Amino acid sequence: MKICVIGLGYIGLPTAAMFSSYGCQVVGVDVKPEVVEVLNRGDIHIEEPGLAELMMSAVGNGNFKAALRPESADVYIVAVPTPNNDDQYMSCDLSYVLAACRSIIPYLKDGTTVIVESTIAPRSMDDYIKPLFEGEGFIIGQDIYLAHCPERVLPGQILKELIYNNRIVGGVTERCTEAAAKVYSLFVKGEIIKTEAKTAEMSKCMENTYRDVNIALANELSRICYDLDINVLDVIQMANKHPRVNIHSPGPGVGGHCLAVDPYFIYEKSPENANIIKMARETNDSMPQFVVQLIRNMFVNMNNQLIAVFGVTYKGDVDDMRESPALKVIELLKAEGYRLAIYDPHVEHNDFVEIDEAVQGADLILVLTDHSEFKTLDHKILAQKMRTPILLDTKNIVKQQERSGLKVINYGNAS
Ligand code: SAJ
Repeated sequence: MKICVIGLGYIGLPTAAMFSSYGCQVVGVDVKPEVVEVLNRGDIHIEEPGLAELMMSAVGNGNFKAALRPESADVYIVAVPTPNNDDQYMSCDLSYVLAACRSIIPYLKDGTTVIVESTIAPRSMDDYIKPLFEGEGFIIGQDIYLAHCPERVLPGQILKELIYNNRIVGGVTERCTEAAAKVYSLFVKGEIIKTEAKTAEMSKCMENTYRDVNIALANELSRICYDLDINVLDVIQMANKHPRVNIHSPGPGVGGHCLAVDPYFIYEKSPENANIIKMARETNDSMPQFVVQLIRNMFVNMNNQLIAVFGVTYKGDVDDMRESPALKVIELLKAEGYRLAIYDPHVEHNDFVEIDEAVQGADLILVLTDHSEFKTLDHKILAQKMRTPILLDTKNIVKQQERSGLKVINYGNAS
């Protein structure tokens, strides 16, 4: 089977690598010449455990090559970004998906399967993508097969989850569903769930919306408990002892290209009904202000404070800063006049410094990301270097170390 994967980012590249490792001929297409060049050298441009090894062997044995343009294939997989439009609904920007679909039209032959993996707003396949191919004279479900098969992998565990997660396959017609299901059956060991395209679209958007709303509830509870001087972390821990309660973790906000984006794809389609969804987004987006408010309250009688910011990625143990709430916190703190020294063990950046330099003379360590490294810090050494030895942990991952001299504060004991 020959597969052409359009978009070699966090989803497209691992998917291409996976198909290559199962013996398919894979052409990976990306618009960025530097990405194509890096991949053809056998290197990779993103951080993901196990991917480098997989790609090296795929390029080595000739199963994978990267290119700037698509070529003839049995299956096309579209895995390009779908950001929010800059409109009042923050609607789904389908332009990259539609451009990718247009780019493969000259190569389509009878029996080709076209799969959109990018997260798209409900009804996008029926209302935009299907008409695009029909406009070129193709009968969907007869000449070519068209399906939406959303990815649901977790960055950091993508290769394992590609194989073992359940996979939703939503065809534009039943024959489309069958054709797409056959493609994934090559390596998916989880259940392949067959449905319609619009159901697949909505369930993918709703999975991330469920998490966003749940986190918003935890974040709202944090603010309420701060007001009432109640330890929110104890409350969540206790409530979650109930067999059917699972409140997520509060934090400095919600980032990444999924949870902070996809809820708007539902909102845009039915804004008058999507009240909770919209409010959850606003609640999570307001958390950087809450973090700054906590800091302001801590430093009432001081000035010219130096804050050592620990972690800028949108979540722990990844190098991805997209939509990271840490960036918003940094922006707000700078605007308030705080001096900042930023450290992230997973990101190389000219403006960031190493840990020793970050904490030297600092008045606060501000943990904004749950990197594993932050759980095993030697607090005594940190405290000796700081001017005021306090650590504010917005992710609740740092434990107080006895007699270290460093005071650890989190959402539970910040009041
Ligand atoms: N977060 C919290 N509290 C929590 C959990 C997460 O504040 O209790 C924050 C994180 O710090 C981060 C954001 O939410 O800023 C999102 O993190 P995440 O790990 O929940 O999700 P993503 O964006 O890395 O990946 C999600 C995954 N969805 C689920 O875990 C249900 C993944 O499976 C999806 O494939 C991916 O979105 C996607 O592409 O949609």
